[in-house]
Amino acid sequence: MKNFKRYLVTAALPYANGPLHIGHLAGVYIPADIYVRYLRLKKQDVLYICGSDEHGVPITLRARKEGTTPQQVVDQYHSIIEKSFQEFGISFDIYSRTSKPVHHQTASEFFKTIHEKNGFIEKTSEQYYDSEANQFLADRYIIGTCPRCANENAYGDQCEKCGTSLSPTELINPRSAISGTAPILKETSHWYLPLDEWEPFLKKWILEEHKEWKPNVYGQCKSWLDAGLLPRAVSRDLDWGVPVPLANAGSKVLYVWFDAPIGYISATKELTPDWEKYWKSEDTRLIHFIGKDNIVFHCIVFPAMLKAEGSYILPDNVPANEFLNLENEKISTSRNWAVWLHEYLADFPQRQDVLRYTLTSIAPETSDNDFTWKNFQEKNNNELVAMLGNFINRVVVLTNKYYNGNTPELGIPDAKDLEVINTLEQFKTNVEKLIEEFHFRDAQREAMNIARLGNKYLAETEPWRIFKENPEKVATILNICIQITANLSIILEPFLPFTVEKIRKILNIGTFEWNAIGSHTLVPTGHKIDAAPELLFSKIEDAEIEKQIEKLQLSKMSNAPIVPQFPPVKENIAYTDFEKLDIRIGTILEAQKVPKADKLLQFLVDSGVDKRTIVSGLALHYTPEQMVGKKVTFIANLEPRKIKGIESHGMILTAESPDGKLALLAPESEIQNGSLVK
Ligand code: B3M
Ligand code: ZN
Repeated sequence: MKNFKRYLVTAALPYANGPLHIGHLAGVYIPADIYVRYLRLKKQDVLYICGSDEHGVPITLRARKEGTTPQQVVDQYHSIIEKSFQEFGISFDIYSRTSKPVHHQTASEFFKTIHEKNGFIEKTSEQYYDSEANQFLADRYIIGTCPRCANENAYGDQCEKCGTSLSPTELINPRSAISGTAPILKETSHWYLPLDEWEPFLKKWILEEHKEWKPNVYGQCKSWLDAGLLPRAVSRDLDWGVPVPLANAGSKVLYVWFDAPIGYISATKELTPDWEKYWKSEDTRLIHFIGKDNIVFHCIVFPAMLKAEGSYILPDNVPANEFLNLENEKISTSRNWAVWLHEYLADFPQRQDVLRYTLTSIAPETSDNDFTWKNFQEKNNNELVAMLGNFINRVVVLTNKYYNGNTPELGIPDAKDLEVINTLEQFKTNVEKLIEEFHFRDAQREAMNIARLGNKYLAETEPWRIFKENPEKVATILNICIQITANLSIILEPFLPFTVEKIRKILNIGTFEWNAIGSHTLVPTGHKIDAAPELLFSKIEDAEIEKQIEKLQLSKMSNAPIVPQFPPVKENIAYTDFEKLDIRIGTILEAQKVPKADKLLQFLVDSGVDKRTIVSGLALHYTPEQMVGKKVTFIANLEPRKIKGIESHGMILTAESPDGKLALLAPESEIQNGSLVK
């Protein structure tokens, strides 16, 4: 590999439309954090960049659903997300957001540069349009049946069930996410990035020059490239996003996947005036950490954008992960099948590292993997408590007991002691290699092997048994154990940052750099350690795990039937308002369809006091024959209204459920026509 002078590490910008769950951490942010913390320990020049992705249809859709504005949605979630990252020790150098002016400006300039170089094609095409909402239906605004797997709720850009990327016109029976109606096709013009023109370059750059990329990433790129690339629209007819910076652009905005990756650049700009050194020098190693659904955008589209713009470097690697499942099922935000970070922390306060540790140990590096609460408990109890915590605790207790907390002298180590001392260096080399190859699971396992080694050494030498007859030997053993603990405080830092801080406190030491790993003279003889340290980890009981499993069962139950969305209760009215209504019981004497109106039926109703005509929108639910003879409840004093030329004297009452079911309101027992409803 080339010798790089500095690193620029980015982690996918999460959409600011919901809180974070364990899948986010395991797939993207923890791996990137391990990598960056390692580089910092190696004294490398590195920036770790992230921020909220605040544009795009998922955000406008949520705002519409919640009856609020997109800005309010992103403000709310940006701070929730940022807080979770901080709480879990994700050590970004900056966590920015794409609604900031610096981003709008950077993205606009990026677009303008490509435009000035004639790097876009402008094309008019027919796109789906909701004529009730007066809006083009970009991306997730259009829903329909997936042509691949028949999922009835596939989006215009992707089917979440089978993972296929789609274009809106591929959907079967398309419908609008806004009004639910069938869309019409309408002409609109957009700017396209001609990916086909970049295809030869991309083929050479990825398929020939980056054969070292992870097989899942390389494979996905290869299949895209083999299938042949097409021009991609980079603008949308939406009112939320970065406006297309051209005079003739009307109300169009940049497509979210055009502006979002530029967010990495804007955030760097915001962080340091030196940003160009990171983005425009071939000496920088740019690495994007992402999830597998983002591969095409980071490996194909964004690099083509960067090339088209012309002044930026390209990523050297894109170590994308697969997905994390939860208890054998796909994590789903809408079904609340997730472990949310803020909820985890409420239930397991101060236990960030237990989750970090478990998630790294099951990171979906090569294939989808599964988080189970049982496994989480086992990792904590059998590895963190029984191995790491137990080792360090024994070292501290024994040092305090025999030496009053002063680090004893190494003395003269025998062959066994020397063997232990000499293997320490090997861990550094191994972990280093694994981290540099993005094998974080194995790297963590190897780092923990130092604790395993320490435990084994203690178990074999049994200092508590030989203290009386051979105190010098015990001094040697404990000195070595203290050095092992100091080594752990370095090598575990990328994985368990909260724990190593505690270990440093226990040993009363500062920080070392990565290259100190392997040394057996980190803690000098006579150095005083903490007399009564807190335990590093504690057991997680079955009851705590059962509580979590029950919580998941609950979300499963509440998801079984779709929970209907009822409109909120209307404003209060005075009783006198209600009294104005004249509601009565009547019987349908005659019924017929209203010509040229699909939904309407015309009735003759015996109201007890008269026989009157009422027109009602019941034709989709009842045939005229079904209606004759039925008792109904109706409003008798509604102002007469002409409907399709027929004068209607009242209104028949029905109850309607959110999914469109309809029922007539009839008296519960026989009662005369004309009876009043109060
Ligand atoms: N917000 C998509 C996602 O969360 C997206 C990543 C942008 S990275 C530039 O899957
Ligand atoms: Zn599908």
